[in-house]
Amino acid sequence: MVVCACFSSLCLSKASTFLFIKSGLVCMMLENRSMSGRVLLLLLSVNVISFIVNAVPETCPADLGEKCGEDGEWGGEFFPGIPKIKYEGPSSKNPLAYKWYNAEEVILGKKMKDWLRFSVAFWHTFRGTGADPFGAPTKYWPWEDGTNSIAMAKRRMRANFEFLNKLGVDRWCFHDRDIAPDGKTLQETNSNLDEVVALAKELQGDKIRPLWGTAQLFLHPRYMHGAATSSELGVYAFAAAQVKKAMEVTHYLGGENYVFWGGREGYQTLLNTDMERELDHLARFLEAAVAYKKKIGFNGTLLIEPKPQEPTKHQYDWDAATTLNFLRKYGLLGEFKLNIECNHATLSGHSCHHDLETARINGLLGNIDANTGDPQVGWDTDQFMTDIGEATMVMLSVIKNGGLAPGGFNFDAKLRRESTDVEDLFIAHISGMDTLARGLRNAAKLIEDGSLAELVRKRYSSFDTELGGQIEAGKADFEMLEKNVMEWGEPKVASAKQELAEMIFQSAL
Ligand code: XUL
Ligand code: CO
Repeated sequence: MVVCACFSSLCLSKASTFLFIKSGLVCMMLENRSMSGRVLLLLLSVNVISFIVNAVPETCPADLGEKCGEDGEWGGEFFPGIPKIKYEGPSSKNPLAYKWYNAEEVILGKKMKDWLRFSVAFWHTFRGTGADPFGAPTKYWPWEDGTNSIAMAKRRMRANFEFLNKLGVDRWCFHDRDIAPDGKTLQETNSNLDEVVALAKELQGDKIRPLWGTAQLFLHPRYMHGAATSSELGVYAFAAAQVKKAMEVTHYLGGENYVFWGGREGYQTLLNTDMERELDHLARFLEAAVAYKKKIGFNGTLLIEPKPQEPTKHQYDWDAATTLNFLRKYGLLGEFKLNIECNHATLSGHSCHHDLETARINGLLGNIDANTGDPQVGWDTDQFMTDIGEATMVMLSVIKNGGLAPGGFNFDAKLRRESTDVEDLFIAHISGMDTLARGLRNAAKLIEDGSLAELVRKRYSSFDTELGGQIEAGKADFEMLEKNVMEWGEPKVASAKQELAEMIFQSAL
C-alpha cells in the first residue's frame, strides 16, 4: 500500500493523469502477487514509471501520433468530424444540430442570439476531468498531454476557440487559474497568465469576447480560510493582488462583466469566527475592486454570484436576498448586480425562478449561470438544463428584465462523469442551448397570449380602485381603513386560480 501511495503522489506531483491510471494498475497487480513476485513487479514498475516520466513530452502526447506538427504543437483540428453546428428545426434527429435555437430568428422584437447571449465555461469544458471524491478522472481529451505546462495551456486555448467557433457561440468565461498555470511566485504566475492571455486575445478575433472573467480564490491551500474573509491579512492581500490582475486581463480581453463568486467566503463554525469582522472585510475588498475598476477604465458590470453552501458550511452570499441586504448595508448598491446560478438557487431552498425574480424586482439581475441540479441529489451537480418548464420560467424573468445584456447565459455546467466522448461536449451544449431557446419560445407564447398576465392582473384588481391607489401611494392610514371596514363588513375573498395558472403555463410547453 505504501508503494501505491508513493506512486500516486509521484504521479500527481507530475500532474499526469495518464501516469495516475498506470500507477493504479501497478498497485492492483501488486496486491494480487506473492512476495517475490511483488518485488519483481515493483522493480519492473519503477522502470516503467521512470520511463514514462521521462518520456512524457512537454506538448504532444506520445500515444496519439499524427497530431503533432513539426514544431511539437497540435496539428489539424481538435474536433475533427464535428461540423459547424446549424439550426435544422424541431423535426431534426441530428444530435449535432440545433432544433430550437435559431440565432437570427426574431422573438418579441429581438434576435434569439441577443436574448440568450450564450457563453462556454472554460473550467468545466476544458479543465473538467470527471474526477469525483470516489474516483479518478474519466476524461482524456485527445489534445491533453497530461501536463499543466504553458504549452498545454495554449493548446487548450486553441481547442476552446475551435469549440466556440463550431458551436457558433461568441462568449466564454474563465477563472485566471483555469487558463494558465500557477508559477512559484505571483510575478511568475502573472507572467504565465499574460502569455496565455496574449494568445487568447489573438484567437478571439473581432467577434468573440469573455462574457466574464473571475479569479480562482478557492483551490490553493492559502485560501483555506477564505480570501477576502480569511483570518490572515497576508491572504487578504494576496487575494486582492490576484483580483487586480484578473480584472486587468478581463478588461484587456474586452470582457463585459467580472464575477465574484464567494469561493470559501463563509464559515465552518461560528465558534471560531468573527462574522461581523469577516463581512466588514468582504465589503472593504469589494469597495477596493470598485475603485480599481474605475481606475483602469473597465466599464463591465461587477457581478456577485450567490451560493448558500459548498465549499463552506455557510457561504456569506447565501442567496439573492441575503446578498442584496449585504450590498445595501455597505452602500454598494449601484456598483454590483447579481449572477444567479440556478443550481445555487435550488441549493438555497428556492427555485431558480424565485432568485431571478428577487434579483429582477430589485434591479439587480445581471447574468445567469445556466445549469440545474438533480431533484434527488442535494448538492451542486452543475448539470446542463433540460427541463423545459424550468427554462420557460427562467425566460419569463429574462423577458420581463428586458434581456440580460451586457450579461448572458454562461453554461456553468459539466458533463456527467460517465460521458467521455469529445462529441458529448457538443451534445451537452446544444441540448442546453435548445432547452433555453425552447423556454424563450414558450415564454414568448405565454406573453403574447396574455391570459396568465390577465389572471395575475385580475387577482390584484381590488387594488385598482381609488382606495387601492391611496394604499399603494402610502396615503391610507389605519383609521381610514378601519372606517371602510365598518361600512363594508366581511370582505369577499376570490380564488387564487393556481390550477388554472398551471394549466395555462403547461399549454405553452
Ligand atoms: C461554483 C461556481 C463557480 C463560479 C465562478 O459553484 O459556480 O464556478 O461560477 O467562480
Ligand atoms: Co457559477
